[in-house]
Amino acid sequence: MKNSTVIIGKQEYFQGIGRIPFEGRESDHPFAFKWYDENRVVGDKTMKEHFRFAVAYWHTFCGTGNDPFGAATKDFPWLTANDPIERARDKMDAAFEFITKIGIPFYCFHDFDLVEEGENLGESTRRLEIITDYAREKQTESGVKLLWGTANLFSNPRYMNGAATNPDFAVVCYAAAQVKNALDATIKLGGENYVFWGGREGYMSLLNTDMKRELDHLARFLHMARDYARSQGFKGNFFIEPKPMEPSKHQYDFDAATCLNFLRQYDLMDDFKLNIEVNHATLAQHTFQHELQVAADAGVLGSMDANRGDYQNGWDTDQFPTNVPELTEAMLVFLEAGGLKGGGINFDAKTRRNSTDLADIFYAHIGGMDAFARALLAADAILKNSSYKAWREQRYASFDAGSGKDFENGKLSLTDLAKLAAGSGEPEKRSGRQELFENILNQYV
Ligand code: XLS
Ligand code: NI
Ligand code: NI
Repeated sequence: MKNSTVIIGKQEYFQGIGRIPFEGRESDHPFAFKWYDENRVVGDKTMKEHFRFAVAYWHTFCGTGNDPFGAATKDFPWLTANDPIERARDKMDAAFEFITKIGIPFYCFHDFDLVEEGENLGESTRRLEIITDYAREKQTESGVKLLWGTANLFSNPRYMNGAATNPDFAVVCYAAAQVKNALDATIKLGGENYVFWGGREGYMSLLNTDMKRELDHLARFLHMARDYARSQGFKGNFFIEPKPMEPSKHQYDFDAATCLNFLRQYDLMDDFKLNIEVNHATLAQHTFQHELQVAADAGVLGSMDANRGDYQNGWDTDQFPTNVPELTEAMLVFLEAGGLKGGGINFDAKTRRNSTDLADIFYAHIGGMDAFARALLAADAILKNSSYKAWREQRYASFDAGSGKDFENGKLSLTDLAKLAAGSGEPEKRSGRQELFENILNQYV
């Protein structure tokens, strides 16, 4: 991206805030990075290249703070025009102003984040064509790119029983029309990836659900979407975004392992990878790093949605990431996996309902980017300078040679192992040294 180019539309929304500079940890300037220095090289890449940060259009420019207990709290000045197209253009002006001021190279959207859904399919399609023309201009002007697009198949009441897994074929067709348009929009804007998050692809009660049939339909739908996109020249990745629940009681893309089983069963591993979200991992009773590791070990660590939950309650609070020790554990997996396959780090996070200043949007992203930068530096130092890997490898040393090696290579039988056990007696106790590993992590954060 043209780093110094700040893009302002017909009106400046974030007045008094310019391009956010890197000033280092001694700075007390609230509109400056303390750790994220996009040009700093860590290993073989700059920080900017490692992370490929993205801004989430839905939370940052559309989410006005309403919750089940109260109305919107945020008065976004870009949402005031009467005409939906004008509102969408204003919102896009605000978005590109923010994205270029913060210096983030990518953005992500759902179809109806860009422009509100019309009264019928034809009108929605027309609106999307108009706003994606405008997005293309904005992208060219700024150098900002589209990390991924997706379709919102969960907000409209028609999807209350699911989209691709809806028991009514008419709804499945409607979802297909929407995905086709969202794929067209993504391709038109040079999107590098396309995401499927199955918010209502699941059930509220198994009593009224034919699970096998719904999963077959989901797989059929994904094959069709893949085939269509490829026929239109799309070369990027498709990502499934695991989440166990919310809004459905049970979502079919429960966690990384469940998604892998689905992708393998339905022959989708060549085109689909995973987009792992922190707060979805914790909702599934996993850690973020666990989900990353499962994806990485299967070669499908595609992208990340960055946020965090709340330690005292159990829903998708989508707060901005701040916990450096936890992120350092995640960055260890990230670095050892060799980074992400095609994706980036999308801030699928929202400022709190009572964070009502436009400046809060800057504080939130600065904080999230600094937290990741600090964690990356710590993880890189742990891998390069500490005995972390050596200690871990040492735990498995008995498999490096001799009978252990033969076992790994499939040369021994169960009887062979039993004979070895009989010959050597009770094994010595070997400590797992968990506290030592935790100390190494703390030494470097
Ligand atoms: C919701 C999901 C959603 C996806 C995109 O929990 O995180 O925002 O990332 O549909
Ligand atoms: Ni989420
Ligand atoms: Ni997400």
